[in-house]
Amino acid sequence: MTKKIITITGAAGNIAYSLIFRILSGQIFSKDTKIQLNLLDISESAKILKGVKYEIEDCAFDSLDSIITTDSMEVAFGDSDYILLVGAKPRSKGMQRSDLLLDNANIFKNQGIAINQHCKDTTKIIVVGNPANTNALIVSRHTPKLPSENITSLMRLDQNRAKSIFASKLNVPVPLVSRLVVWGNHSSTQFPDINNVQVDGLNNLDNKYDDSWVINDFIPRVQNRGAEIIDYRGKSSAASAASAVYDHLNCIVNGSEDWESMGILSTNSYEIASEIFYSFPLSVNTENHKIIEDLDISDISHNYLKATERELLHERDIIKDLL
Ligand code: NAX
Repeated sequence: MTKKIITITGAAGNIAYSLIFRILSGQIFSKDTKIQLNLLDISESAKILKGVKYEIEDCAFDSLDSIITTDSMEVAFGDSDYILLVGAKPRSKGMQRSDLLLDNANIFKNQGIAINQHCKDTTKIIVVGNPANTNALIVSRHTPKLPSENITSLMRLDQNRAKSIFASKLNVPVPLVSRLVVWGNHSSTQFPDINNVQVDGLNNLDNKYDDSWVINDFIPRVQNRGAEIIDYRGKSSAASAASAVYDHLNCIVNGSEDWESMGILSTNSYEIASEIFYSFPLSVNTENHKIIEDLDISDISHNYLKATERELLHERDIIKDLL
């Protein structure tokens, strides 16, 4: 039997309430792997966290080794294999992302410092709490012990949304759609890119949609899907976000045959400024990830890439004192 320790922050929150159960009932790890869950939330949420723990126990999962609930970062992060940084103040109806930035930046700075003190140098971190890309930058600056490749931010929800909307337009099953990636920030400036998309391995799809649909319908729909969900639910995406975190973790653990979108530390590929967390098209294997290089970027695509880069540089400016 092997054991993996998975830390989830914001464990009393909405995303965690789906995510925990997906991980424990899922198939990311082999059957002989048992999971120790370290669930972190603030002390005010201790009672809720206790209820969540009882519910996890009531599922009698085969995959569960043990559960630790805590408000101590030292306890939560110590020896963890995977740290899922979900906890943050969520964006509510009408709230701008910029309002969230400084509120959350301090949380991620302190968590980065604690992770660096207590984690192993093989620990992998997925940043979910918004603004996820910029929070990932903050974490990476405060975890010098970890290779920056070990830190990624969640873009899989955007990729899943884009794939689903695209598949629906073409009236094909979602799993047939590949090489659809999302560049940039997890925000309304992101660029869902279907220039290389394949359906069932084929990429000659020109007669299935036109440029006007892509520019006026598809791209804005994906960009604003989060706001659309908030509009309907009154709360931000939770179950779909949890599902995307599951998918992202699965890619990191098991690799992927498709191109994947993840926020990573930019090192100037595609002339995107370095030192921001930017989502690129990646090939991901069980060891690491690599940017898919040498894609043709049209003038239109270039404008989208630069717009979302500008937003990330602006976010970085706002929190620069915390880096
Ligand atoms: P909830 O408000 O339901 O839960 C957040 C939890 O975090 C709460 O239990 C809160 O007590 C806890 N928390 C706050 N500060 C903490 C700290 N310092 N340490 C540990 N826990 C802390 O939000 P939820 O709906 O679960 O969303 C969590 C985060 O995910 C939000 O920032 C949200 O904006 C973000 N999202 C990111 C997405 C992405 O694709 N990157 C998509 C979904 C979601 O919007």
